[in-house]
Amino acid sequence: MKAYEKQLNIIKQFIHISMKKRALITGIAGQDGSYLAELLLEKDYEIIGIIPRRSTPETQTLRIDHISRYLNLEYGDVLDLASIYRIMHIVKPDEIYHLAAQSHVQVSFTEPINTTSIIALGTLNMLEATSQFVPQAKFYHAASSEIFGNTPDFPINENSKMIPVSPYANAKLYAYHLTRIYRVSKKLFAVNGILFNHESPRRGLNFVTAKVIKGALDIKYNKINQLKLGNLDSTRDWGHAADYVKAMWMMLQHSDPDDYVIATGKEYSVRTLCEYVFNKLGLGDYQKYVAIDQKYVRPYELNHLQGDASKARKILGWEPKYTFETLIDEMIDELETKFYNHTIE
Ligand code: GDR
Repeated sequence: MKAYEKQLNIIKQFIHISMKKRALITGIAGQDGSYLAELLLEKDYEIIGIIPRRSTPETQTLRIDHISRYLNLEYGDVLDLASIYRIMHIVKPDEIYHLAAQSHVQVSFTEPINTTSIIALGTLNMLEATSQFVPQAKFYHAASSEIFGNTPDFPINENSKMIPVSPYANAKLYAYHLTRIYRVSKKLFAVNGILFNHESPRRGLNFVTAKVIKGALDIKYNKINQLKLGNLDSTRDWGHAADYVKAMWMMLQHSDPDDYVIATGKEYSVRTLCEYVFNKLGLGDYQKYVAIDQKYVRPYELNHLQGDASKARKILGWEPKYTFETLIDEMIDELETKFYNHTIE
């Protein structure tokens, strides 16, 4: 190849790369980060993921191992403003998806300061770095249905009262308002995705859907004979993470920045979840196996969650594909294959 042709190819490659949209994702190794990265790769984005150094490499990359060669992973921490400034300055993203958090509600009662720092200050750092280095970038903040707490309003929409009942929820409420404040005062394209519970086969095993399924599988395969849980009467509106990351992306493609509730609109109790999973695995009555352990009962419980996502459906055209049943069935199939090598005939 002649020298000028080589140069031309390099220029073409550069133009191709630079024409790609560039997304920065905090929390990329989490459940949502991994589904979002897959979605953005399909859409031909260039992806930069921020990975905190404190986790071990194994747990960091487990959910993104299969796509890691297509990602640019940078060490950084939302609490280390210097690292965030550095990354923003170098990367200059078009879209920022801020998902990093300590996301376990019960843990937030035992680690309130850590939880609050990561969520509240972490979001402040991300918004500040965005406004200073890339004010044109679109910013997604992962707010949570937890901010509504024990609201009297049902089903819950963007205008429902917000009465948080955990340090986690309170920190998310702070970050929610901060995102709104930066949108108005600094004119950032900053949005809150107020996502209700969303699960998948990649869900951490200490969240209730995955815990019940893994526990029931362990019982089926004679590893344990009892599953210890907390409150069985709380209800949640459970959707699939793959559906919910689409909503994140859609919020940033809309012409105007706004906040959206993302939910299925159906609520089920933890008890119903147990009934469904134990029956599906042919174990019969869940009560033979489930015991209540006070260790898993929260000091202040959010009793009911049922979301009304009409605004997202109408304005973004968002629709979930999964139902409660198809979500739980997929989790059972994949966890059974993963832990017990069981293949469906
Ligand atoms: P949640 O999810 O707190 O709603 O927050 P989780 O699955 O932890 O709890 C759901 C409900 O199940 C009850 N429960 C138990 N929960 C756990 N984890 N372990 C148990 O043994 C158990 N027994 C009963 C809980 O009391 C609760 O009522 C999730 C997280 O992903 C947040 O980060 C996110 O913001 C919200 O969803 C939307």
